Amino acid sequence: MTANGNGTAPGLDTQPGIEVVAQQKLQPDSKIYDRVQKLTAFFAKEYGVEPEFIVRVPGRVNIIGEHVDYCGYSVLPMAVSQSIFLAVAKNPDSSQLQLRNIEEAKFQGYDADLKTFRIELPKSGGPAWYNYFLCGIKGVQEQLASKWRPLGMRIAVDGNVPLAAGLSSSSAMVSSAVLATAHVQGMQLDRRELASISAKCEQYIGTHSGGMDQAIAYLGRVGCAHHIEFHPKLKGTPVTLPAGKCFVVANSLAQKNKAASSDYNERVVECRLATRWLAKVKGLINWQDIVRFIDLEEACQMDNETFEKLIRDNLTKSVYTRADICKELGITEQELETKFLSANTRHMEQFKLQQRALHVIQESGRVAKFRQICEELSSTPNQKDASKLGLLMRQSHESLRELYECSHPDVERLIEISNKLDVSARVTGAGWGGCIVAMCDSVEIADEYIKALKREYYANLPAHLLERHQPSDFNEVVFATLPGNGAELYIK
Ligand code: NG1
Repeated sequence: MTANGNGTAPGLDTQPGIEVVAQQKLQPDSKIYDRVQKLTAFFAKEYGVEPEFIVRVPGRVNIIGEHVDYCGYSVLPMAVSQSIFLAVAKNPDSSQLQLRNIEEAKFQGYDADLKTFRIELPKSGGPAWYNYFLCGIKGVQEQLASKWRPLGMRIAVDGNVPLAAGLSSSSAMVSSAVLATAHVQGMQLDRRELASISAKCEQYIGTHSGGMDQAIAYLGRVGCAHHIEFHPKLKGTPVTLPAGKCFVVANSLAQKNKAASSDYNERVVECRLATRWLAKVKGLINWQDIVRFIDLEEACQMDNETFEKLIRDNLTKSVYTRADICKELGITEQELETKFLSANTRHMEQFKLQQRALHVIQESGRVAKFRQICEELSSTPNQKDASKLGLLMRQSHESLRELYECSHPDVERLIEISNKLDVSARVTGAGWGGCIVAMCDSVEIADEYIKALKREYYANLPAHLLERHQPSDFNEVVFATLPGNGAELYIK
């Protein structure tokens, strides 16, 4: 079944209530045709046969709504054209997984038996690339439970989502593994279900993330960003970005591998502790079961302003110690460790509950405003309201830098240059390095902005960044981007 010709975007098959990943035929005039041909040739060289199908899963850029998804709040990302491609065939009569990457020197091939495979994470440093793939397989295995069959797969991978740059390369890989495995297992390819499986199983890599990346990887649609809600259940609403606005992504080139550090999980811990603390203050009977700000907000029927006041009135210290937390929550240090901390957060001694909570609540308000302004602008365009979007992006960045402390000196240099040029920009993704996203008032202004960034940032890269990126035209690290489609599946 294909969805073309019936008004839906390519690759979006709609059945009542569900949207499935449609099986499409790749057309020779498609933009991705050459890349697929190259991957198919690599597959044939490695395995001596042709692939049975091709999977494409995009990275994403988040326009606004940072570090709120794991608290249950909505986000506003769009899928980008940088994607992971997989060429896939079943491994006849075998339970063997064979994984080969087109960049063989950088990503070594990997084989495993799907009857016995395990995800093994190193004690320090980032996980090997194939572990992200194994997470996806494990996710489908758990979903299917007794219906799971260890059907071997031959896979060739080609990815061009920049690594550790906040554009969601890890989730594109996990989600592509979920889609390929689900298809081989004969599952119905329901986009929302696959996104949920992908979000759940990426936790096996050790990051306690929310579901933004996997959701947009499946729900993205050409031409619009998406307002993605997680509560009470996953829902994506297309949002038309204001006409004429052009979004630019610029990679600071400072890399941040979340799975190799504890910063991200530390923020998750602080949010959970703040939630529990405030749920107790509110005298909720089930305060010990509440882990996300959104559940607290719902239980107390608070609006944003009331929530903010609750935080300011009750989380008054700038830093809390373990002793403070244990006293308030009536738990021992051991319980703090077993109930809230994990392998890479067990060292935490200090907790900035007020700052983290304020960021999350205010950022969730900015997402709602951003969507509302976009909707109003699509019926009655006006420049004054459009500039409010830029202000929201700037406020988001300031909050991420000051309250969430997840910016980086190299990211700040990009932001300073943007401010000087009067372009609204913010760090996108988890932060601590990676990319910024900027909103320009026209394509022409975006061209000028990109030229200015090349002159002022990329032509003067400090030694520590030049080691990673030799001088070039830098077109791959600073570019204008348009919203693209989510996951796609191509058959012969
Ligand atoms: P990055 O690091 O940009 O892929 C991470 C999380 C998101 C979200 C953002 C911050 C993963 C897979 N993704 O994105 O869920 O929390 O940080 O908004 O951990």
